[in-house]
Amino acid sequence: DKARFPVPAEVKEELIKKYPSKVARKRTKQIVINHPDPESMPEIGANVRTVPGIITQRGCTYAGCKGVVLGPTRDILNITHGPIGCGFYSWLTRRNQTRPPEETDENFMTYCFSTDMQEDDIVFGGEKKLKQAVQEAFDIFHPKAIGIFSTCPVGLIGDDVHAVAREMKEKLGINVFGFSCEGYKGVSQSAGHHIANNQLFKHVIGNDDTPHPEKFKINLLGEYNIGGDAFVLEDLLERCGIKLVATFSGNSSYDAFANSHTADLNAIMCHRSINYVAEMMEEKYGIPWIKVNFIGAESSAKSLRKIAAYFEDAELMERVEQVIAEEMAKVEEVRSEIRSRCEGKTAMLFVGGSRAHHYQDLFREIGMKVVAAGYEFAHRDDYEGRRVLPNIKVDADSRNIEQLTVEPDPERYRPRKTEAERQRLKEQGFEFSDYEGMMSEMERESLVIDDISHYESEKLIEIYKPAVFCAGIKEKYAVQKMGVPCKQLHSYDYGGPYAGFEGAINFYKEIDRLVNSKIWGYIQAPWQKNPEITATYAVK
Ligand code: CFN
Ligand code: HCA
Repeated sequence: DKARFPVPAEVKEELIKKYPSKVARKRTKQIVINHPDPESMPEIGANVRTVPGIITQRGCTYAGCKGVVLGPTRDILNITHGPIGCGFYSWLTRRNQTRPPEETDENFMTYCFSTDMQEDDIVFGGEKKLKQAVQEAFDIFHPKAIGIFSTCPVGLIGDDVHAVAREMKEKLGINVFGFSCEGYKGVSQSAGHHIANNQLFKHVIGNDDTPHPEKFKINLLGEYNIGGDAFVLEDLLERCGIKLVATFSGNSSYDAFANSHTADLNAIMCHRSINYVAEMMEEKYGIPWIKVNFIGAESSAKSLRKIAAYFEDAELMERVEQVIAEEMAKVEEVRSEIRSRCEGKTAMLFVGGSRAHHYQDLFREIGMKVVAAGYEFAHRDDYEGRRVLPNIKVDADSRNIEQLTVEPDPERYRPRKTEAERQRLKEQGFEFSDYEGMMSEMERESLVIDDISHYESEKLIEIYKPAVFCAGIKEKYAVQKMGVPCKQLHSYDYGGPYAGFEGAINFYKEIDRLVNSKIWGYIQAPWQKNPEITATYAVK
């Protein structure tokens, strides 16, 4: 069977051969055959505009700002300024969960607030209606903060959401801020992350200086509590004796954001969506950032050790080792059995801007092989694991989004480590600000495809017949109709949590159930298997 395993160069050829030559030229840069070592790693085209007419998996800037970054915060009242559909679509479909500490604490996530723009507002302007909406929300809910999110028509007609925000902030005496996150900006939801990060930094982070007495204080950046992932991590960190000041933005609150600059370290899960906050906090307050990955048991252990290593405290390291040992024993029990059933099977992952990379660890742990993977909207950094400066010629994100200039805050800048301490840690192999990407961890000759099209996915599935294809809701049923199970790595298909050790166990079980089910063999209906039956009816 090995001899018949597809040749990557031929597969690539097959994927682009039906495209018009101009489109093929574009797509060929975004489809690469992997070489994991930095010297021979190919450059990949990423964060570029999707060719119109191609069916992409991508979402919009509004989704990245309102849905992704701000969506999981329970007590900022988020108003969508625009058509009702934009508000409805971004209303909890992402399965970000929240758990207010007290029953009386505010939680607006169960509501969907929108100005429900109509034709009249498009013709005569929607600012009046927006002011009314902010006033009404204030009168009913008395929130601490209100966020206003722009959809496509807002930019087209020129409503000034920031002027409305300023006016209402003054009038109501609460924090009101707007986001110019019109859906059409940039090339994907990635632009929305950047806009969200900028505004959080300008309007919220640093508003509350209350210090915490704990010894080891961190923020978790880029963890959104999908399917309860953040709950697992909160528990893990607590057992290790690490104080979590704020999570951006799973199970989060306005006050935690406002106070997050009091932490000692920023640990980043999803670098793609929140790196801007990390960079700006380092610049202004002197907080360093490191990358962590709590997807996969091995990665979780590694990440806990990395956080402990930063603090250089023997007691903390010992506690972390104890927690890892307890958890690994539970993981091992399940993993070895499942591995025996999944070993050698193949997987493909085409998801977002970080999960297509992070989830590969889970598959590796049960012996499965990733033959192809790619992001929807990540940048070259996230693939190649090296800092790549934005290319303003092709990079629509950087043309549309303001780069904030951030200066050290003389009153509050506190370098968390001296230069000598940083140097010593580095010499021990500790990595600050590393860009660790997908390609160095994938096998040689595996396929890496950016912004994969629906057509290319179908071709890949036909050629490889993978045991599982990981994607989102738009792909799921098209894939399953081809007889291949599709695991959603966005919403987890009602499952999860998948983070941490507990999450790894859940994921192994889920994949075992999917790839070893006989049902996929029954996907052809009887009349497809026996076309003569149709023929008999046809002549009658
Ligand atoms: S939760 Fe995150 S982990 S934030 Fe980002 S890049 Fe999306 S919503 Mo869908 S699941 Fe996905 Fe990532 Fe970061 Fe989620 S892989 S596409 S914008 N994403
Ligand atoms: C988004 C959100 C999304 C969509 C998921 C999917 C999510 O991009 O607007 O396509 O299944 O995770 O909810 O990425």
